[in-house]
Amino acid sequence: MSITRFNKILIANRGEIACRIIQTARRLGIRTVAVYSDADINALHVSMADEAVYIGAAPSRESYLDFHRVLQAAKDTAAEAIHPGYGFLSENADFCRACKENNIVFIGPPVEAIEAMGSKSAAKNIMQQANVPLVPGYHGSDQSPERLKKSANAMGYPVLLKAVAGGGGKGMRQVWSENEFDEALLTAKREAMNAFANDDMLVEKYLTQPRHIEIQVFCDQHNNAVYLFERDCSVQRRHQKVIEEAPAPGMTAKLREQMGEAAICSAQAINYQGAGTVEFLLDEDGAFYFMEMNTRLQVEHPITEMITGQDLVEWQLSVAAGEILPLKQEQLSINGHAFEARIYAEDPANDFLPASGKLSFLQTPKTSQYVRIDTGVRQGDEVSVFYDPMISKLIVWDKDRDKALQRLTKALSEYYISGITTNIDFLHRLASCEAFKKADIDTRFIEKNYDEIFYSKTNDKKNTKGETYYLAALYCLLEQAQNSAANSIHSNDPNSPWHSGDAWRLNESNNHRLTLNINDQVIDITAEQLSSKQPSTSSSRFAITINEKTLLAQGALTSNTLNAEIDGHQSRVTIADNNGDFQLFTDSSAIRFNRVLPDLGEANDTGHAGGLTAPMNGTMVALLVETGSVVKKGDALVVMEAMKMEHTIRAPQNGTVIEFYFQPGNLVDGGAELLNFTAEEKPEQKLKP
Ligand code: MV4
Repeated sequence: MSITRFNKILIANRGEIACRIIQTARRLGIRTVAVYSDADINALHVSMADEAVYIGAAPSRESYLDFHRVLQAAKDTAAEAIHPGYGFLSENADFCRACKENNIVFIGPPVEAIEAMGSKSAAKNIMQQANVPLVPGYHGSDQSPERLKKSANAMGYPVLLKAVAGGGGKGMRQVWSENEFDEALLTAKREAMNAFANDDMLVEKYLTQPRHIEIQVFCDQHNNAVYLFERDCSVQRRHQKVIEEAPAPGMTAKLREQMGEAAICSAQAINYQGAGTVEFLLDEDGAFYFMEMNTRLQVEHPITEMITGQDLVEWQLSVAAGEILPLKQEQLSINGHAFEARIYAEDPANDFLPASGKLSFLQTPKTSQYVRIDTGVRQGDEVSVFYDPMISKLIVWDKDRDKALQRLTKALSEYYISGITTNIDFLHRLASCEAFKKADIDTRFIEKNYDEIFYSKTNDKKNTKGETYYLAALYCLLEQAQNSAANSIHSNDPNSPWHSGDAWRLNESNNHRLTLNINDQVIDITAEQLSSKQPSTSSSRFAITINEKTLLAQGALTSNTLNAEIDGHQSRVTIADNNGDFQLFTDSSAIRFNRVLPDLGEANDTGHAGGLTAPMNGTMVALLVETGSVVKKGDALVVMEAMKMEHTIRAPQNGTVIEFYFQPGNLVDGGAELLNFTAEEKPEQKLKP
């Protein structure tokens, strides 16, 4: 049977979901049109699409939410269909209607389904008719305080007041006793009116420790409907999902079938078409209750794809094009377990304040059949303040939950981002905590495990903090060795140890001194190079001393990866170099550090000739004036190389250069005077003492 397909679709979204949709369309040979705002001119989704149309200024309401511009872009590019992704216009009934009026296929449900689910009370009435279990409560049209209070007293406290027009936890208020009811109702109505311009309320029995279990449903235009099992999305913070998993821990086959069938009933009750998600609350006693239905593809759909082996965007494209569902219920099964962690530019230590800035360093875990990364950004991109600060979704799969969880924590420990604050460490700690490992999960998970997630040190399996300082020092020493080796290649005898430029001395211990600023703490470090005759850059051994504690350290540096052994403990760490500001990522933490280079006289405004000594071992690179020159304060005199950087040493005051003590290419001991300089204009020749 020929498969009807679109030739060209427009993606009315941005970021990771736009990239994800384009990937499937490209695989199916469907041409794609991206839309972009001022903030996304260089965005990944624009570069991935076959065509791209500018739709306006960075604020969403002037671009991604302006459906007239989106529709015009589809017309101008002759796109037959529009995929809305999630968020933005994905549940906008007016947009859906406008697509239909313009003969452009909206890849999603009919407008009636979107409208039916737009109101909590209307949705509940529909589900009640369909015998879908509802939380005990009241969702009638009589909104008098007396009627609402009567229903609360009838069901017993605690109850939950919910705004009919609300969603995502907005406009909810718990009421624990009758005497709190009146004030709580006034507050809830005021908030709802402010947020939704509608203060109608429904009252529900408050379930104190429910789980959020959602069922993925799919319906075609020929009355076929299937469910693709469940996702557990209980781990949320302020109604934002943090880590989701599929299947739900502890789900029995019977309960799965009951919830799946209930979800299908929900969908069929509104003549649903396309991808939909029915959200339930699962109580501790195994009873489940309809919460709401989302008429879009969810952010967390990839974990369903991982356990069913299906591409849900391909299903959406097929169903929107009028095809029947690719599989029947009996052909669907669960294989393994998957997690999704949402990587955000936000600061968990600062109440999860959204972060913006440049992804100056971005190294992801290796992707494979076990690890998938859906992202809309690359290294060097800016995370904009105009949109959701999601950087990516890290999705992992394995044969069972324990194995999948190991994949998750390992992948999180290999996810390196610098230049912007992220929630990666928070996610790693959450996934590593005991309750999560035991799947002791409900919607109050973060609240109940707050201390272990935010404060406990038990998550740091090894006390590697002290070791981290030695790793930072080792990195600097190896990097210097690499750079000196690179410099000596330019000398006339690259193999001569005299040209190694890393302060090697014949028959002398090879001492280095460096000062690091680690997490805003200045640390003085000395190191003795212990390598054989000639230092090599592939690996080197040092005795590194920090705060009078000396540890043997050796390692090899390749690009941003340091394979190190500190005091017998081997580890692999990644270092992000952000123009001399470094971030060192271990498997459980990260530190920031930079070199503190002593003043080489560049800043020497005291006029004291003392700034003309070498602060550490290095190499003379160039003499910039003749012997006997009369110079002015600040004139450049010599250039010296120390720790990978060249430094211009300047005249501390007006005077005369009498004699240089080193020639270009000479190695210079730390502390050696570089030249004889006097403040006089015509000095008698002063012999060096
Ligand atoms: C509830 C509930 C307990 N009892 N309804 C949160 C947002 C919206 N999806 C509905 N929510 C809840 N409704 C009754 N009768 C607890 C929540 C709830 C919650 C639900 C799922 C996932 C996370 C949550 C976090 C806080 C509260």
